[in-house]
Amino acid sequence: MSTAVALSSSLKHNLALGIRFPQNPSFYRRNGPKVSTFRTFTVAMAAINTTPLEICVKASVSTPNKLGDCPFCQRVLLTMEEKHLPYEMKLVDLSNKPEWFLQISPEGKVPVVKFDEKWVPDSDVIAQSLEEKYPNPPLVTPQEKALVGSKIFSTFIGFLKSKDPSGGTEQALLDELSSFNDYIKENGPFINGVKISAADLSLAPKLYHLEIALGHYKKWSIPDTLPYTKSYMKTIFSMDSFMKTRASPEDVIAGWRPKVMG
Ligand SMILES: N[C@@H](CCC(=O)N[C@@H](CS)C(=O)NCC(=O)O)C(=O)O
Repeated sequence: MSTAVALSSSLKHNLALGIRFPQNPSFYRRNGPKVSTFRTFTVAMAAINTTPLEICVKASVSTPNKLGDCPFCQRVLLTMEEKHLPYEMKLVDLSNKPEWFLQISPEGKVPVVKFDEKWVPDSDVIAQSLEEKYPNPPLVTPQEKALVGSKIFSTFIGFLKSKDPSGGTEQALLDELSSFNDYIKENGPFINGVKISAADLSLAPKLYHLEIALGHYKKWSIPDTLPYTKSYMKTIFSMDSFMKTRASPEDVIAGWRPKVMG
């Protein structure tokens, strides 16, 4: 079993400071006006009170001891990153599931997260629990916006698997991407407006898989007629939390191969 400990970058920064309330006045000058005193203290306290959350994730198929290509795992990791929660990843080889993992996750699926000594599966349930247990910063997407973009993933898979170019699967995907483009144009830059929220953290890893898998297997890319969809992806893909939790393109391509071939 491989284990890797990951800490959010802001937390690492505070840990590097020894999780102390900094004494040096220049620290506060560097970090802006009065409010940063409070913020620093809050993060430092979080580091003291929060033992890392344990999460089982898919291991890379190409590189030992690296995170693999599961968009549901990335969604949960992104949520932890955006909430500045420390976590400890247990990398699971899904092609050869160890007994300890099957004890934890009888369905054999990742992600699973340990809350209060109980292992909880399913990224929907996990994201909800993280919101309830760690409400700050809030990442709630209002109910009326929660389903924006939610059909993109299934239509992407339909197109990826399709062997019939006139079967309508490409158009179905374009329709979904196009309504998403219109929505972001009107309401963006994120699904809930100016701030990133849970719906973005669920959708972005799926768009990442879409871009890589369709680029590789279909030589297809999102058309320039959908600039808002494209810039939405660019913005999220370049966030530190995203870059830290994404799979390698090589793993994404390998992960979709059985679906394309099957
Ligand atoms: N609905 C679940 C889906 C999780 C899921 O399908 N995970 C895949 C990896 S991306 C898995 O564990 N598959 C089991 C396997 O490949 O054996 C969630 O949102 O967490």
